[in-house]
Amino acid sequence: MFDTLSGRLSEVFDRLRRRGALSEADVTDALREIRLALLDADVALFVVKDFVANVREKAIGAEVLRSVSPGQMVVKIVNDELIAALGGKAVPVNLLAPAPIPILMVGLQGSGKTTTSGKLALRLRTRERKKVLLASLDTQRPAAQLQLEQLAQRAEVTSLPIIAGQTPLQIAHRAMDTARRELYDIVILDTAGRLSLDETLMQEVKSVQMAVNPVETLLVVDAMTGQDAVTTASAFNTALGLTGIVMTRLDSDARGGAALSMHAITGAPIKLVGTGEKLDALDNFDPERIAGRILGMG
Ligand SMILES: Nc1nc2c(ncn2[C@@H]2O[C@H](COP(=O)(O)OP(=O)(O)O)[C@@H](O)[C@H]2O)c(=O)[nH]1
Ligand SMILES: [Mg+2]
Repeated sequence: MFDTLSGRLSEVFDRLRRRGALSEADVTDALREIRLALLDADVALFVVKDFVANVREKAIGAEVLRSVSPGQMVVKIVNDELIAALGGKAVPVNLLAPAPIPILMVGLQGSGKTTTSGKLALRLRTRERKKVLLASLDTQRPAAQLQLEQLAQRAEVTSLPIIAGQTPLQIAHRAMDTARRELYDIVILDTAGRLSLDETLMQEVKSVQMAVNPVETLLVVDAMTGQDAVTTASAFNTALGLTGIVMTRLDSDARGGAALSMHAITGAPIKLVGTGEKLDALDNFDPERIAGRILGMG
């Protein structure tokens, strides 16, 4: 991911660095190219506008243009703005709450909710030594609950026994009751998605959210979906108030712009990223490291 964006930005920066002195016009030219590169990478238009305006304001100052290496200064300004757009600091999944901690996974069908639920369970068990219960609330597709059960086995965590005919809300209550009785630390609730945004889906998820009051409501979005990921995030955030975002398929050749738009659109941090189909292909999202990667400095 980010390869094309990264390539184009490094061309701009190479040119800037090669020049000794920089005029305002040089910076304006560079900013025009940066603007196009961001738009081509699917970054949302209003995010690009803010980004370019912020960089311009900081770069046009006399101290920058008259400094010893103005090109380098501009690169640093862009780097800092990228980090800010990506959310600033890395924010971990919140585990600072009384057990059992409910974590609600939401998103469209195929975005990677079930896979990410399994990955997160594995990580919490092995790295945080937590006792994790996985529960599938996906009553839409017959195979969905079995899929989570199999992932739970591979992650060596428990999954809530499947009872045919229960509604998502009933399953959620049963999961929390079980977790309290059997002293689980964390309950990951995997929900059903739809192919596109719809009101029934939102209401169903909303009722579960109100019933269990999750510490985390994590939206799982597919990085490959570009601008659509932004629309999805906006809708889910309006309906549910997201506490974090998981972007999947960072291992793909997605252009990556959605990652740069998410924070501005929702105010929620990207907390985790999926980097493959395997159960251990889950990483923390670190804005500094990602910015470094985009600028070819990582
Ligand atoms: N390459 C890649 N594939 C992923 C990633 N996350 C999920 N997948 C795949 O995406 C497909 C759909 O995932 P699933 O978890 O069933 O999506 P759900 O409908 O949201 O529950 C599966 O084939 C997963 O293996 C990821 O980070 N990278
Ligand atoms: Mg699923």
